[in-house]
Amino acid sequence: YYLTQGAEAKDFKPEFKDFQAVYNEIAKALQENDDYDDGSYGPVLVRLAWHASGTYDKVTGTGGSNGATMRFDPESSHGANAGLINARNFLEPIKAKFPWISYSDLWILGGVTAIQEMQGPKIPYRPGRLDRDFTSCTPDGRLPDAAQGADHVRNIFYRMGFNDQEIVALAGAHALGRCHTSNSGFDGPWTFSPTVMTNDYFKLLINSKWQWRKWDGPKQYEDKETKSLMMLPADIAFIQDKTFKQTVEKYAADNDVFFKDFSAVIVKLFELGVPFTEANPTYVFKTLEQ
Ligand code: HIF
Repeated sequence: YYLTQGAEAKDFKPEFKDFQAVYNEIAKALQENDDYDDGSYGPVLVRLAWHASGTYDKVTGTGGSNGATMRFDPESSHGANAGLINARNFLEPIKAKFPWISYSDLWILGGVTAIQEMQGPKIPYRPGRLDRDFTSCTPDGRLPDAAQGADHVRNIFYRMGFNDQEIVALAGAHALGRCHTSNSGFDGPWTFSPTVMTNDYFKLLINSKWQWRKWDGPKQYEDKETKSLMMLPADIAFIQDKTFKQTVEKYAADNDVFFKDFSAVIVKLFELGVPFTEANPTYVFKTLEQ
């Protein structure tokens, strides 16, 4: 299938070492470009990989990371995708250096690299995604609305095929990054270390007191003690809902359990709707440090 990725790809069959080389190049670019946001493009790369994948609809089999259709209008200008141009542009020089990799595989590899380099768990990776054109863009409204609660969050993630435990495990990714008024209207980070993968999101949900922030922006929560952290209404749903909350408590108590479940569920997210064949190998990449 690599033959469809352009003339450069002809007869080139990438192996583990080739994908590790792309990983290393992304990891180096993350280190070099440390003037972005909280000091890393890592969080916005994770958000790109998730928004590429999270359009999946299990009933119609449409959407998902196989296609990288967010390169095109109308998907690129969907409100939920505001700001992801930064992540897409960050990966362009990598694509230029390794023209044989599809954008779809590259965006997911970006997410995998970011998580591992931000001290997260190993995220097994399978290549094999094919780029598609604008006719495969998904309709607006498939990604979650941060202003809503548990029912909405369930509807969105059940559509992708996740259960309650998996939804909460995924949610731990909000340990990373922040909200930007210029993108979503919301403002602030969820944790004190937004460029390091931890179970702090769950600990803070449980242990901090959350109150409505008094400001002109959209309704969001702030922590009572420092007023420097934030939660979206959709985040607070994870402690308002009894079933969700039990899993939040489990992950707040044990980072190892969280990392194990998070790795499994993010692989599932990243592979939604991707037609792998038996010939597709699974790769586990070394971090730059290793
Ligand atoms: Fe996010 N998310 N997400 N998210 N998200 C934002 C930012 C990030 C939701 C809303 C938002 C997941 C689920 C949900 C990341 C990763 C994941 C922002 C802020 C909003 C509003 C965007 C901006 O202003 O720049 C909602 C409602 C979700 C359902 C509960 C996933 C589980 C947590 C699936 C997930 O992996 C990351 C990383 C960011 C930070 C991006 C950045 O630029 O720092």
